[in-house]
This record gives sequence, structure tokens and C-alpha cells, in this order.
Amino acid sequence: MKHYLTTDDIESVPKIIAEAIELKKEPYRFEQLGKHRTLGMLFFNSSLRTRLSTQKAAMQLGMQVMVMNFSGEAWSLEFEDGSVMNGSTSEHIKEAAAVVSQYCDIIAIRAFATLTDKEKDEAEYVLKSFQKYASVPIVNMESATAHPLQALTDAITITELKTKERPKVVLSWAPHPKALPQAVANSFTSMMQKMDVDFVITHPEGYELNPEITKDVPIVYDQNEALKDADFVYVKNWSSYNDYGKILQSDPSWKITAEKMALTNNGKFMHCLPVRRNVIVDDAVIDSLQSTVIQQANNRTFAAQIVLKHILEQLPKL
Ligand code: SN0
Repeated sequence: MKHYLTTDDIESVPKIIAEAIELKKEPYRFEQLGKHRTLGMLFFNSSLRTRLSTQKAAMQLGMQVMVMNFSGEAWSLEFEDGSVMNGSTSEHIKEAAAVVSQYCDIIAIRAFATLTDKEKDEAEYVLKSFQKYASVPIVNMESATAHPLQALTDAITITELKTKERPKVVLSWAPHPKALPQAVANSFTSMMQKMDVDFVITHPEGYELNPEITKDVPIVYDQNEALKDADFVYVKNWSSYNDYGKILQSDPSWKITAEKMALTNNGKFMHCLPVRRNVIVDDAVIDSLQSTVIQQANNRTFAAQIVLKHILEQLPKL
């Protein structure tokens, strides 16, 4: 693996899941692999799981880690080619990415969607600019349109917990007070299409994700209908893709309740976190044994570790 920008950078999904599950049994097995290698983690947005699990993954591989918050701490970056920089931006991505590459063997980046400029978000201008001007591999820690480390985590968790060959997995929209990106839902959808699962998406009309991502995945507008016999219920809010970044409605009846979980096949409740309790999901569900959220959070480490391992193995020898 050269970079990890989307789930398409995974050569074989079943193979990488099996490797991650093996790694979980023996997390320090490849402690020598990352010796004298540095991971630089650059954050343009908040984080808890991503920051700690990716750092932990790198440490378990024997790497050194440097973390930098760009919002507020770094020079504000210019991304426009040929720009006359007499405004608010202080440093061009051309130098910034090249400079960070002098200190780091791998650069991981978190840069959420603007949700105001669809064209820029779809072009992944932050992630792609780093890729263009850095001389080292790039790992996506949630970009404008994708969160592939979360999707790999979720694939690992479903594999660990499934009780049948081809489980039914439902991605359900849920209400939220803020406009959130589509990134988590996008990558989860792409990942489910690479797995042997019966996958259905449910959301209110108007919340269709990018059709280039959902392809021929069935979309059911009746949430109760979609939840019937589900083995896994993956819940996430996202803002409208078509009416880009807008909250069209936040009908509280889409919240996941114990009554709704009763429609499933003793299904598991999944969420990437952070979650708004009693808006997205009732306490009774997230606090129940059906909730997998902590197991998912734990698997973030092994998803990141297997990705970093694959990238480290491709680096030129020291
Ligand atoms: C982010 C998102 O993409 O939806 C990160 C999820 C891993 N979530 C949020 O920004 C939630 C913020 C909030 O206030 O609930």
C-alpha cells in the first residue's frame, strides 16, 4: 500500500481484516518495523479516537509520533496555485507539505468537509494537495468525502461479531442538531460493497448520498421496513449531499430506540462516535449489550496499525 486515502487503496478487504484480527492478538509483533520511522499527524479538526488510536497503532509498530493541530497553531495555509499571498494565508501548501516530509516518513491528515463548497470538498483539495506536494505516503484520518480508517474498523468489528455467513447490515440516517459531513457514511457504504453482506441504506427523502458511491445499494425510505431482521444497525447523521451541507429536516422519529432495535434480528447497534445521546440513539440502546461502540473504538487501533504496517513495508530501506 502506497497511500491510504480511500477504501479503494485496500488490495484485499478479507485479507486485511484477517491480518488486523491476527495483529490484535499480538499487537507488538511488528515492533521493529517502525523503528527510526516517524508518523506526523496533522489535524485541521477535533479528534479523540482517531488521534489516540492512530498514535497507539504507530507506537505498537515502534514508530515515533509527532502531532500538530493546524487550526490555531500552524501558519494558515494557502492552497491556491499562483495566488498572490497578500491576504490572510501565511504559508503555501507547496512548502508546508514538502517541509513536513523532511521530518516524517508518513503523514496522516484530518481535514473535514467545508460543507459549503461542494466542488472543493469533492476535489479533496486539502488531502490531495498534501499528496501532491509531500514526498512521503499520506494516510486519511477523515477527509471531506471519506473516513477509510473508520470503515476498516467497522469491517473488522462486523467480521468479529457476525453469526452468519452473510449478515444483513443497515446504514440508518439519524437526526442531529449540526450539519455533519457525509464522509463516514460514504466510506462505510464503499466498504460494505466490498464485503459479503446484505446491505441496505435508510434515510428520509432528500438525504441521498452521492450516487457514484451508493451505486446499486437499495435505499429504503421507511426506516422500520429497513430495520427488519437486521444483524447490524450502523447509525450516522449526515447533511444533504444534493442540497449540499444543508439540514433538510431532523425528524426525531428517526432516533434509534429500543422499540426499533426490537424489529431487528437481535441486531447490534454501531456508531463511529462521538454520538449525541438521546438524539441519535436512546441511552437504553447505547448502554445495552447490543451496542458495539466501544469494541469499534478499540478496533480503530488495529485498523490504523494494519494500514501503517502495509505502508511501512513499502518504504525504501533505511
Ligand atoms: C464527525 C463527522 O464526520 O460526522 C466525525 C465523526 C468521526 N462528527 C462530528 O463532527 C460530530 C460533532 C458533534 O457536535 O456531534
